Amino acid sequence: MSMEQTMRWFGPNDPVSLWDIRQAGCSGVVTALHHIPPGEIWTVTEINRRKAMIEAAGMRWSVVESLPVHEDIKRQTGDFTRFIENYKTSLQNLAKCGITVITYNFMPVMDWMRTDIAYVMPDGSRALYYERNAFIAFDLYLLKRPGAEKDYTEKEMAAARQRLHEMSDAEKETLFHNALLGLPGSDDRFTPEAVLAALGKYAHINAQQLREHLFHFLREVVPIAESLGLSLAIHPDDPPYPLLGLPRIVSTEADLEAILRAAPSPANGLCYCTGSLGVRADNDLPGIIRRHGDHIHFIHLRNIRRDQNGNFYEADHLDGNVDMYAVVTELTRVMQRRNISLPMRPDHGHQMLDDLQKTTYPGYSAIGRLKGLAEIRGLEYGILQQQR
Ligand code: DNO
Repeated sequence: MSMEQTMRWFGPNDPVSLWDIRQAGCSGVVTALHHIPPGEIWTVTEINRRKAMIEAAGMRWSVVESLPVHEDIKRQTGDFTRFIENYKTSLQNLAKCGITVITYNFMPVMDWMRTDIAYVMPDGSRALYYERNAFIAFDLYLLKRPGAEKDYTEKEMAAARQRLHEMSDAEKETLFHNALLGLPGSDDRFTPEAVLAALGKYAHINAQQLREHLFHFLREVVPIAESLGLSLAIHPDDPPYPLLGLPRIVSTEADLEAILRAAPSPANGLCYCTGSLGVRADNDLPGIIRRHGDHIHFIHLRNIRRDQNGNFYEADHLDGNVDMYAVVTELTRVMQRRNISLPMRPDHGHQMLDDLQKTTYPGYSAIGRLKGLAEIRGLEYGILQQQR
């Protein structure tokens, strides 16, 4: 039993085409209806339209990533009850179209954070990078978030000041832009005021409250998902710790356990992302698979290399701190035990070769992902041969 090989596709405007994905060796596609605003219903017509495009290229729509959770649900404000009802309707519609794995996240305001999206590797390819000093400089001196000083030590602030001092105006501008790429709709340039307003809406929500809001959401949607035969897969926080004063509650194994306990059901599951969880040295990645493998519905395989100072970059898929051999070995055991093939996508990849001349979604150029997928495919093949 091997993993189902998939890639993420951002829809018809993605410079990487469905045929590119097919030629990379994928049988499945991971996508979302990005044109439908968060909170609104995904209709059967719209789902089927997207599904037909994928099938016309000889693949299947394996996983939804993401069916977004509206910010009102995360805060339990405004129209959140209607948005939860809409979410259930979208789940019903997906089930009608035969799409059964649904990924989502519960990160307030922003989905991911990097300070550099073109970090030059020794071979000239480009990677995504999180540099802590640059991030702190962004928070304190570019965004100027009120109260941010409380989150850092004097030493950290001094290092961030020094880092800022060394930057040109163009570099500051790029840092500001990069730091906001994880915001939804972030093709637009955000003003500091708009970002501060979005953050301010969480000023009174701590981790415990956010957790309660997630558990409420789960108790509402999991029973429906279960009755429809769907699998929900929550994506971990990226990076897995609080940022910009926002609570984060999907960062550790204990967090994952609390989520699974909150609404026990086969439908309440995980998107196992090695790149997100792997940024914390205290996350035991193979152990999480051994202990919670029954709840893994979707797999993101990506590597990171972290250092002592809280920085990390996205390393080659078989390089870095994630022991990919151990991870894939455990995953093959889970699939054998459960007698299923789990969908997997190579998460991100370096921008390299011809892609250096192209503009693609950060982390989602074709060739780097193809390379990552090919390496993982070979790794899995070797492991399966050994087990014969
Ligand atoms: C980043 C992705 C995330 C992920 C969402 C899932 O590259 O892994 O944006 O899609 O967090 O909801």
